[in-house]
Amino acid sequence: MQSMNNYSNRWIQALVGGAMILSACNSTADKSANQKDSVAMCVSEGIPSRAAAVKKTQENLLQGADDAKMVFIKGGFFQMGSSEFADTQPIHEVKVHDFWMDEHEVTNAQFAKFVEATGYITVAERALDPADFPGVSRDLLVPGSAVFTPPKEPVNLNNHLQWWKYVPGASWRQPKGPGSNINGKENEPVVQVSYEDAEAFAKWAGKRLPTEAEWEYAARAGQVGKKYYWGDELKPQGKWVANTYQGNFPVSNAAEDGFAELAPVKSFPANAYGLYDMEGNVWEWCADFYRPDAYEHAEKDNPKGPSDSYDPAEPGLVKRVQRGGSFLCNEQYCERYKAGSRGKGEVSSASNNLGFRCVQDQAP
Ligand SMILES: [Ca+2]
Ligand SMILES: [Ca+2]
Repeated sequence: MQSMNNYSNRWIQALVGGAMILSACNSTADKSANQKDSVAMCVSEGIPSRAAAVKKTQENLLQGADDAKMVFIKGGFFQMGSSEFADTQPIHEVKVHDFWMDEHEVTNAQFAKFVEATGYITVAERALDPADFPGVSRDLLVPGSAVFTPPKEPVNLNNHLQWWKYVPGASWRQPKGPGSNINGKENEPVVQVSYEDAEAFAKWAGKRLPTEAEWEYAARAGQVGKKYYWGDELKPQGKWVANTYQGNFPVSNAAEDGFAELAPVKSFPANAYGLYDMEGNVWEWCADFYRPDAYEHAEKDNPKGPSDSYDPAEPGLVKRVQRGGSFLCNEQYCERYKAGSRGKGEVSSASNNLGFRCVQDQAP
């Protein structure tokens, strides 16, 4: 098992010119390189009738310390993967067991409740240990995180450091750094959370992070072979159905879908399973270690992913899978909101387009 305390790839590295990859938005230009490697909680007034309680179990329920509404996902078989990306092949049959899933991404209000109850301090808010950053000047070792900072002029899309900046003081409380805040944004997804932060929240809520097989099964919601999770058309009936990026990335965000950055959860239609924002809005952490060759060796029955991580682009770093893309994804730059696509992120890194949702094995 690789160390979870690997801070070597945080954005601080970028400050000193080190190359790094934070999230999984791979540009078209990067493709060739990639191909080389690869309830019943009684929420009603009083006790519900037996029939009502059973019905509720079939639909969705409030569960866990975070009071998130969860949807029951009946297990089954599905074709996991995509022929569009090197790390999503081979497409293979997978069986997923029954589970429950948050109907939406974890919100600022939910995360605030967790922090209030536990006093938890996120990775982005913690002091940086010089031992984790050999060769980096101590005055640069200040808590912070990555913030999308669009350049003024069009740029070559092969270097993401042109639009990602390490911003001292950026955290879930002030996602874009000092001066920003989450006031009035209670229903927006929490961002600037690392894998460790997401896992701590899940544990507190009595839940866990989804496996990527569970995530993809839930996102496909019974559809087979579709280009996007919602279907084959980018804009069904002329409407944007997820919070992605329109315009000339990264310099001019047309926000045709109504949102230049984060959208409150449930701003777009749910999928057939009643899940919102499975594609777009924020990337979502999954439990699996990332490896580009994971599907070549995948188990078929409720797979939990490989036993270690390996990313040829940054060997030695511990990465976990992220799914669904974000408000920064479009066909021009990051296509990884398409059905079956995979993302990846170093476990101590966070950004203002990265969040999560939780799952649970059984109704309590
Ligand atoms: Ca948008
Ligand atoms: Ca999402």
